[in-house]
Amino acid sequence: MALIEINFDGIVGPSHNYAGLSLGNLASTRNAGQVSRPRDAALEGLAKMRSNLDLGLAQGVLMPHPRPNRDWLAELGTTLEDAEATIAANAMSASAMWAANAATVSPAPDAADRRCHLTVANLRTMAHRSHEWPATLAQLRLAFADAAHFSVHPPVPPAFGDEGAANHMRLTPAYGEPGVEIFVYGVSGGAFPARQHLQASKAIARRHRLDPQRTLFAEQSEQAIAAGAFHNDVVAVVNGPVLFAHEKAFAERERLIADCERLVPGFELVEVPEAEVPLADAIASYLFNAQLVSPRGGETTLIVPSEARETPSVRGWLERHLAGNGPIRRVEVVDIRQSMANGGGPACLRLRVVADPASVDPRFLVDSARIDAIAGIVERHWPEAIANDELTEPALVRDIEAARAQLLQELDLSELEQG
Ligand code: SUG
Repeated sequence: MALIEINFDGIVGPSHNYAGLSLGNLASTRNAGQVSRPRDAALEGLAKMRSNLDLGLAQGVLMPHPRPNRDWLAELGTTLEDAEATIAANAMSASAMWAANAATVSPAPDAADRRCHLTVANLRTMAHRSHEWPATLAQLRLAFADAAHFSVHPPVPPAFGDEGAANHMRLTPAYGEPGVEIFVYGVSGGAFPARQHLQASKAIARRHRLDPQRTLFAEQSEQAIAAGAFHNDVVAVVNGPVLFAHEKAFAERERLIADCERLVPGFELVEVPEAEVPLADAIASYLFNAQLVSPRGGETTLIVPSEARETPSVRGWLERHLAGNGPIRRVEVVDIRQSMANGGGPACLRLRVVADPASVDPRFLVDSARIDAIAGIVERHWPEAIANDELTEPALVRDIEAARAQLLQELDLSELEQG
């Protein structure tokens, strides 16, 4: 069985908007109240998937969730028509697009039962994200229904915050070999919440039947959270045996590096010093919220958002690294400005799953023809623009619900209609 990495990108939903719901996510706060462009946003996401396919990578998709989330509003004893504006905005959020927060994934070679384990994230810290998990769970149970290869777990209890793969890294000499899994948690973030709790990470490691000797728990630095790194994947990313991170990402940097050197054959650290790229520039440009990938037979490639090229310190660092003999051999630039304006970079939009594609429900895998078909639906049905004060207009809400139904029908996934 050939295990490869498949990136499952969240398709940007038709209700994509800027309601400023995420405290600690500087882009979300800065762009609160702006007019969003859902059609452009979804097409940008699809263009990123196309460029991944062009690199020879395997690509999957996750569906937008039903919005407004009428079940959640009912749990709150209200309806879209009657809800306060903030509650209504929470029910309309398209935040499920950021698939890195959908689940934590432990590939089969790491688990005692040699199955790939996925735990859906409870996302309990932010109200608009806390109601994503039921629809995510429904999709993962379909996509990874093959019980010989996968085990899909419901979220950990909401006493402990869990934000999924955005706070999880896996180092390995090769995808199909046992890896070292690193769970990054926050304790304090100054004025901002620490979204990933240590007890949630520990529970996931136990459920996934990981080897305690090859499982690390690392605290995110308070300074990084306070500077706007609301998830670890804003300041660090791994691929194979390479850890690419900002100097200020972790509370106990030396200990983490020593553990990686001890446990990961061929471990390579690419660390960016504060003196060359200040934390503020790293966060504004999303240098680390990149996809670090190994295309088959190709060179290790960093897929960055255009904002990275436009930030002088980051551009300078990338040019120096490419000119030297570092592990990153190539940089690809993608334009996903609509997602970036809500704090979602290339890495946020995808969930990495190491698996044999033949074991995945094919409706969740795409080639370029299927991406064209999805783009056709988006072009015909996604709203062009949403002004924040029109978010709950009945005609717009009808269009948003109809647009998602069209997509599900196109992909033969209408069974997800209700969630
Ligand atoms: O949870 N933004 C998301 C961005 C998630 C990025 N994901 C990763 N780093 N993996 C968040 O803060 C914006 C909400 C709004 O304002 O509408 C938002 O939810």
